[in-house]
Amino acid sequence: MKFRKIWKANRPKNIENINKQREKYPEIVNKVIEISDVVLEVLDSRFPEETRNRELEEKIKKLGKKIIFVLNKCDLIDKEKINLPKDMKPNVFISCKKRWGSKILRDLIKKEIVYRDKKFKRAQIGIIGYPNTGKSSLINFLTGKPSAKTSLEAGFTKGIQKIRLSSKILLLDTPGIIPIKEYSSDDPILIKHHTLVGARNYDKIKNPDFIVQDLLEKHSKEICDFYGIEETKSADEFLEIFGKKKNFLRKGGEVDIDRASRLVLRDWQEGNFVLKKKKNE
Ligand SMILES: Nc1nc2c(ncn2[C@@H]2O[C@H](COP(=O)(O)OP(=O)(O)OP(=O)(O)O)[C@@H](O)[C@H]2O)c(=O)[nH]1
Ligand SMILES: [Mg+2]
Repeated sequence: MKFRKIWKANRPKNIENINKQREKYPEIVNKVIEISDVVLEVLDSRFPEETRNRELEEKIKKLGKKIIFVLNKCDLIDKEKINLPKDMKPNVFISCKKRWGSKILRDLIKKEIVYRDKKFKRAQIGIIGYPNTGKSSLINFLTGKPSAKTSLEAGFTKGIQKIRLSSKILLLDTPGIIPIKEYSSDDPILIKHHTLVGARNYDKIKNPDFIVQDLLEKHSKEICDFYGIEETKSADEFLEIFGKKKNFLRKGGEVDIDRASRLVLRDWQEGNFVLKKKKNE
C-alpha cells in the first residue's frame, strides 16, 4: 500500500493510530469530533433514521460544529420514496459503489467549512457513523484511491485514520459506533435492528431465521426476485425452498435453515437486494 504525507511535518504515513487502539471507540469518535471543523455523519440511505446517532449530533451541535448528513448506499434505494426528517440538513445522497454524488458533497464540504486555522485555511473533516455505513468507502471515493481500509465486516475500522484529501483538507476516519443507549448484548429487538442495518455481522447472531422473517415481511418481492423463487406465504416456506435450491442440507436431507438464513442476511448486508419500493406504498 502506498502511503502519502499529511501536511504536518514529515509524517511518513497517512494512517495514524493516535491511541494505539486501546481507547474505547466512543472516546475516539469524541476526540475526532473535537478536532474536526466539519463532521460528516454517514448514514445508510435505506435506514436514515435508524443509523442516526443523535447523541453524537447533540455533542457536535454543542461544540458549534457543522454536520453534513451523507446518505450513502443510495444505489440500493429509490430516492424519490425517501422522506428525510426536516432536521437532517444539509444532506446529500451518494453511492460510493456507483461513484455518485462526489461533486455535490465536495462543494457542500467547502461551503460548510469554517476555518479554525485561518492563516492557512486548512480544515479537518471528521467522518462518523454507525458501523458499516461506508465511512471508509467514502474516504476512498473522495480521494479516488484505496486510502482507507474497508470491509463487509461491521466494526472494521479500529482507530483514527487521517487521510489527506487535498493540500487544504484532511479526512479523519473513525470506527463505527452505535448510540450508548443501544448498548445491549441480549435485547432481541436491538440485535435485529443492528443486524438489519449491518452494524452486527450476519455470522455473529443467534436465530438468524427470525430476522429473515422480518426482512421477508417487508421485502419479500425483492428477495424472491433476487433468488429466482416464487413469493411464498411464510418465511419457513421460503427458507425450505431456498435451502433446497442452494443444496444446504444436513445429514438426512433436512434443510439447514441456519445456513440458508445467514446467506439471506449476508446478501442483505452486502446490499444485493435493490429496494425498488416498500410494501404498503
Ligand atoms: N451497495 C453499496 N455498498 C456500499 C457502498 N459504500 C460502501 N458499501 C459497502 O458497505 C460495506 C462497509 O463499508 P466500509 O466502508 O468498510 O464501512 P465503514 O462505515 O467504514 O465500516 P466500519 O469501519 O466497520 O464502521 C462494504 O461491504 C462496502 O463495500 C455503496 O455506496 N453502495
Ligand atoms: Mg471503516
